[in-house]
Amino acid sequence: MNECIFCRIVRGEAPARIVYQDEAVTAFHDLNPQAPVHVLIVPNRHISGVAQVEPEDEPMLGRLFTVARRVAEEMGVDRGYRLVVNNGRPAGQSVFHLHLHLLGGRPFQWPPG
Ligand code: DGP
Repeated sequence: MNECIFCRIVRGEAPARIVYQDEAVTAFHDLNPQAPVHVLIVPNRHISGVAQVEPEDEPMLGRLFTVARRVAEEMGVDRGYRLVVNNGRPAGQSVFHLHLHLLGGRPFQWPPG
């Protein structure tokens, strides 16, 4: 998936403000932040979305959450933050490389829009 923007960010071929990277996942600031803290946590390997995850992806899926916890603590929003995964265009997914949105630093409403 050479043309995928998140694959290019993971490989260091496109600019991004990376806050964490290991062998499985990469976390970087969203280009269009919806909260004072808005970080995207993505698998390094291309997976289009939740609809494409397989049982063998479970370790990586767990890593997305442990990295979310770590980034939330490092950014000082661990008192309360929201994790969002948009899956499919009707749900608001616009980049078809699985990603966890970590949003923090402001109050959030429920239900979401
Ligand atoms: P979603 O709509 O759930 O697919 O979220 C995609 C997010 O990705 C959206 O909040 C904007 C962000 N985004 C899109 N292109 C780029 C990019 O090139 N760099 C960064 N850092 N974020 C991007």
